[in-house]
Amino acid sequence: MPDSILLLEKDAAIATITFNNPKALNALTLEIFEGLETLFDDLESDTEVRVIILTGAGDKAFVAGGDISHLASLDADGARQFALLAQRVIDRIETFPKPVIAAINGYCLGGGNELAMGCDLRIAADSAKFGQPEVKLGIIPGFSGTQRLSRLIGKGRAKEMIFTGEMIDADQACRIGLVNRVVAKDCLMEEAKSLAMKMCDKSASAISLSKDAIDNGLEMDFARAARYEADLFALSFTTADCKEGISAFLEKRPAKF
Ligand code: DAK
Repeated sequence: MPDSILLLEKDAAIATITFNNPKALNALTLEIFEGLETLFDDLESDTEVRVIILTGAGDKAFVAGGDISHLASLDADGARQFALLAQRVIDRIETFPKPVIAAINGYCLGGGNELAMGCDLRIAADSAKFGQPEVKLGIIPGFSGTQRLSRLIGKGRAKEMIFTGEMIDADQACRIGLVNRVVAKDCLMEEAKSLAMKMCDKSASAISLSKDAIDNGLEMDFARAARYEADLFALSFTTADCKEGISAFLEKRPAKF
């Protein structure tokens, strides 16, 4: 894969991955998913990096979906293989032990929206637009979008977006819980980094355990999820960060994680 399709930039503890094919509105290909998987493997073992931001190059699109030019030649088996690869990579992002923020700078459609939903938080530029337009192509969302969208915004709203294929704007996406916040287009990366910074000086192990408790707990019934949380709570007491955090509070000094 040419390096330029995905750009990686590190700024202290924050790594930013940029989808870099603005001429095709950063549409997703097999190579991009493979490249993302490799990047996330590298970022997991990079102890300096604490938060990852995903964004799109150019001022028009985060990601305008899967690359439609590949669809025409595809049979059912090829479609299943591609969907399974995309699902594996988005699952990897969702279960990644560090926070991942999507900084959505424009069109966030189809597979792009499915990818953004695999991130922990979504910040949108006020110019961003969201949609699952697959029905216009005679296909359905295949990167777990039917599932994540329903869980995130509720079944009725997910069905409205998926059955109509219509786009919604950033304010509406925020109202229904698809994004965490909307910011002025020109401030998007600054705001995303400022949010990331608020996580960088906290306990990485506590954030990772919280992420595990929320994501895995939500797939369990309440009683089991609460017990799972108690197990992770106990695990947090075995970490060096716990010793440091509590000592720092008692000694009236900032914690150094
Ligand atoms: N794929 C490929 N090229 C795309 C693209 C996409 N998803 N979206 C835009 N482009 C390309 C356009 O073809 C155009 O290329 P040129 O004609 O300049 O060569 C360029 O990006 C600029 O787009 P427009 O000229 O259309 O720009 P507009 O501002 O007029 O319109 C738009 C922007 C976002 C409303 C429009 O581009 C649009 O409707 N795009 C398609 C949105 C969409 O339907 N996304 C896909 C949803 S389905 C798979 C492959 C793909 C998928 C699944 C599997 N396999 C290989 C197994 C797809 C899944 C989906 O995400």
